[in-house]
Amino acid sequence: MFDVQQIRSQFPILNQQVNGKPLVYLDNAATSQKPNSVLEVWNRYYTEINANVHRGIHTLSQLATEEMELSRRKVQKFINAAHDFEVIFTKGTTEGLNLIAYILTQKLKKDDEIIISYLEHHSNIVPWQMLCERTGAKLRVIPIDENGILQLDYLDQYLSEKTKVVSVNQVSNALGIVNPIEEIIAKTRQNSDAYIVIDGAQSAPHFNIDVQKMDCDFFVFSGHKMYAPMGTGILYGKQEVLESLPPFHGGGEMIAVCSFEKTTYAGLPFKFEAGTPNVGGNIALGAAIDFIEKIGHTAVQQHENELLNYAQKQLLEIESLKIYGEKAKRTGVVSFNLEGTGISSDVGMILDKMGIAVRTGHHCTQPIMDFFNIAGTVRASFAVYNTFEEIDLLVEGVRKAQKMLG
Ligand code: 7TS
Repeated sequence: MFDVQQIRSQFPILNQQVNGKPLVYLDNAATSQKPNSVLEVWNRYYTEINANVHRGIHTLSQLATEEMELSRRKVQKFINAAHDFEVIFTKGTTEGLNLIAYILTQKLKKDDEIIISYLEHHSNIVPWQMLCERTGAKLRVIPIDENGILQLDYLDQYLSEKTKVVSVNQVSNALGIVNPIEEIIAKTRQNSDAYIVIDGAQSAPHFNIDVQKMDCDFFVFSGHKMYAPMGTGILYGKQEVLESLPPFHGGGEMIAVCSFEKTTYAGLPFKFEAGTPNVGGNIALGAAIDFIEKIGHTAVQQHENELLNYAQKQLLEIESLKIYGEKAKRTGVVSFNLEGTGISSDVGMILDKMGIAVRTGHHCTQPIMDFFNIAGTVRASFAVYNTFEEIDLLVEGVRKAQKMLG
């Protein structure tokens, strides 16, 4: 039985007033809140274990190592990777994407092509532009239609022997659109030898992820959007792909032998994990996965989709409210504007006065805003602890904002 109040009671931060009103936290696509189980694991690490990993013979160091490696195996299971050493700890999606773009440098040459989509977060645009600058490769962008849906016939046109990378998100952070990555991956495999990169920042918190079934080369996501601490993230890479590519950072833990004449690199996953990792955070990420799995992916998704449908239906009753991507398949996000009432941040500020936290602006997706010819949107994004009553408060707040700004 899905019991949202029981779930909410596990999140101490939700039980507070903001600006004199009970907090309604609807900015989950930016970051989610953390349950007691995650906070306790984090706290226990620093109060009872804190030691560096993979280096010490002493008991605490061994304990820290064991717990972090246990967490790596939880992530492996969570995304159904074939091996635990295909799971690399990072500090988030941004680092994962930059790492991939960096280590692919030698694989690209002038006039090769990288395909991304119009729906990408800046962190899945800029690292590829930087790779293009280093190599002379060119960026091609799959366009969207007026509903925000990717125009895949352009992918058919773009794919060729020149295509070296295809990198797209599974769910758009600005609009919540679920992209047909199965089709994108199948087309890419049929028509090129490109590396396939999936940005799972907005899908990992909501969906059942199976990287083997997906058949991507890389899958990246952030821990902090799925109930784990900030500064945690995962880069999954296929074994043969990771083994064939050079390291990113050089430093401690990533070497086999280091001398001034020649240094050889450690095997996976350590080749890509130079320096002291976020041990406490990585262990707490394991606790966040336990939290999600205890509720179950199906229940999480069903609840979030019900919230989305409820919010969309009510918001559309507001005159001159436009939802971007309204007709597309979406999850967990509703992105909208009140036409004729100034900028999105005005609405956001009025909602904040009512204790309602939403994000406004371009959401690090300026090309999408340019496409719709707007400066930004008001974005409400949902997590497993949100309630229908909170959506009612959001809708009431938006109506109030419309009156005040109209
Ligand atoms: N990719 C997508 C699809 C994202 O939504 C985000 C963050 C990132 C990459 C970058 O993740 P980070 O953890 O490295 O920052 N998205 C958002 C957002 O929508 N509002 O704040 C951050």
